[in-house]
Amino acid sequence: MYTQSFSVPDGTEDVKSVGLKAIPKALNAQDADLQAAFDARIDADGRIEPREWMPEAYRKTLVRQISQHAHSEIVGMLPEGNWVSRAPSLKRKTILIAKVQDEAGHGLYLYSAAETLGTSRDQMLDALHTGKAKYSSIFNYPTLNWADVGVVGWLVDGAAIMNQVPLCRCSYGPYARAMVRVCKEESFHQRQGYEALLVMMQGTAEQKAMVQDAVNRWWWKCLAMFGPPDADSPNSAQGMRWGIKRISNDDLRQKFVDATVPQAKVLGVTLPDPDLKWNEARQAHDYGQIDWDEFWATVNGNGPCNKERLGARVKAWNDGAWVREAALAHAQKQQQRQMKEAA
Ligand code: BYC
Repeated sequence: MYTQSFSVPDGTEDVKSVGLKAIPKALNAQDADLQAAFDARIDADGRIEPREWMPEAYRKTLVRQISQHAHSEIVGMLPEGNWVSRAPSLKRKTILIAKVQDEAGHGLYLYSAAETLGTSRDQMLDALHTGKAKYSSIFNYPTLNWADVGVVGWLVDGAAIMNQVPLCRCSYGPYARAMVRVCKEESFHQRQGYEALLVMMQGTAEQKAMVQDAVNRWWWKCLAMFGPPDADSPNSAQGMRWGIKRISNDDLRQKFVDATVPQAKVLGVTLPDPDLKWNEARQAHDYGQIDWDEFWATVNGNGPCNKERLGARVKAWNDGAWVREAALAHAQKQQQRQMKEAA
């Protein structure tokens, strides 16, 4: 039995008890049967589908993670979208437009997956716009030049794939299925970034220096993307027990470092970490200390671009109000016409 599943407050607790651990509620016989069936399905590595019974805390955890993921996709369009008008060639511009459009699509699949859990898109977007919801720390850093666009593809999308491939096996069906397509597209994103950098690294000394400088600025931020160390990750144990997360934050980070070191070698760049070295005993790379204070400052709204990113999303939402109203009015008109014709 997943007794921990009741340790997450379900939002109905007394206001005075906020911040305290919720006291497990006694289960009636019917709930206990449902819980047992849910636990058995999770233990057998089965999938949970939208209309099936699930513990409220499982539902809440999924809405939190999937909506944060969706927000990351649409906020993630901003740093790269900024470069569409300044891409160095028609080919690069076309690729970048396709990539940014893909991210919008990922946001839509993910909002749709989260909606199957009973939270509306408007509620999720309101949480983003009012600063209550999180989105990935990585999108609060600026893309200063074209090399940054390549490095975002190579490292940021590379880290995203590492984190997201295991989510294709998530226990919640709609999330897992959405992730299959997302990962296929992310894989193209990573390759286009790496290829753009390979071209720059065959260019002038100035171009090579631009790539190295971008790698220096993004490397540590990408390692922090995987989330706090396992020992400081409050959601990991329960997320893994429920089959939402399959691999821990630290294990994914390690896999990313190990996969990226040979890619950096082929590219001809140095990863900015004097402590980075192969550890024969662990059969993995050791690496240096991540600046967790900086990570938390960024997650809590004080990164270099947090205000700009949120401001851009709120403006897009407000500027788009007339489109939503017009689409709704059109749909209502059509419905009225159909009803008239049917009468
Ligand atoms: N940024 O207990 P933990 C992408 C929060 S890629 C901000 O370990 P969990 C893209 C965490 O939410 C990026 N916040 O949490 C790529 C939690 O706070 P709350 C998006 C972070 O959920 C290229 C607290 O720290 N990917 O989309 O077990 C182009 C404690 O953490 C971050 C996903 O969202 C962070 N980096 O694990 C375009 C993948 N890390 O919620 C787009 C799905 C942690 O308790 N998500 N926090 O207030 C996940 O896999 C997991 O949610 C995480 C965190 C690994 C991110």
